[in-house]
Amino acid sequence: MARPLLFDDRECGMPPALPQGVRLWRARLDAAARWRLLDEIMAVLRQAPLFAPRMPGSGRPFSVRMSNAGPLGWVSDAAGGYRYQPIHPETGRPWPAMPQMLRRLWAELADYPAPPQAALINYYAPGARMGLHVDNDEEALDAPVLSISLGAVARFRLGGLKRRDRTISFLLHPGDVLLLAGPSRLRYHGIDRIFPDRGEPLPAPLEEGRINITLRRVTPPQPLPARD
Ligand code: MD3
Ligand code: FE
Repeated sequence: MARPLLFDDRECGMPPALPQGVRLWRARLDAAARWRLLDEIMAVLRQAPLFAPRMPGSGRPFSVRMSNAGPLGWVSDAAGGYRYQPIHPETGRPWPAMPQMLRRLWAELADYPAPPQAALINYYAPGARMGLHVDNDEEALDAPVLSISLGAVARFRLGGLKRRDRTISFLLHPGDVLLLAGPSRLRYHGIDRIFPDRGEPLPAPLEEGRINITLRRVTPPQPLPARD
């Protein structure tokens, strides 16, 4: 298995170590594993097409388009705000099943006693970005988030628990896997930009751009029913 790197040699501004709770496995997925996963993701997107989530209130669309796999999916629109729901906001159908590769990666790396419920698929076309934000729409905030990068290279920004805290940035390459756990789960973070000419192309019809998949536990694990 790839050794988690504590240093980044490809981007300046990186402190000697990642904060507590953050782990990065560079190229955790080799080329064959990336193709297999992309194949599964393209199959998910045929059943559950990318949609443009909208900001609560203003209704302004995100530049990142999204879809989901698994029992729950993250969605957002002007009226309903950020939430998880079991159906696609446009087709009304249940989200496709979570690819087994993703369940396995979570089991190997997440150190959490229950499987992920949502695989949020983010697609960044050239020019798309994601502003600094915190992921806190999940009830199970003790669970980590596991992120997998595919396609184009991106510059990821990681801050602190307050928006104004100092940030660090580093590049995410295809096949990199990032775990956000424990005290780092509620850090601000975002994607400054992608580099469409670096990394590798996505399957047709996407070709250009970047895909990130985040695996999330939304609700606390079901306790075993007491016997007696
Ligand atoms: C750090 N996605 O979907 S994934 C998101 O690359 C999101 O698409 C980015 O932020 C992307 O919400 C970054 C890495 C990530 C995910 C969750 C985190 C980093 C995180 C939660 C806490 C701290
Ligand atoms: Fe996030």
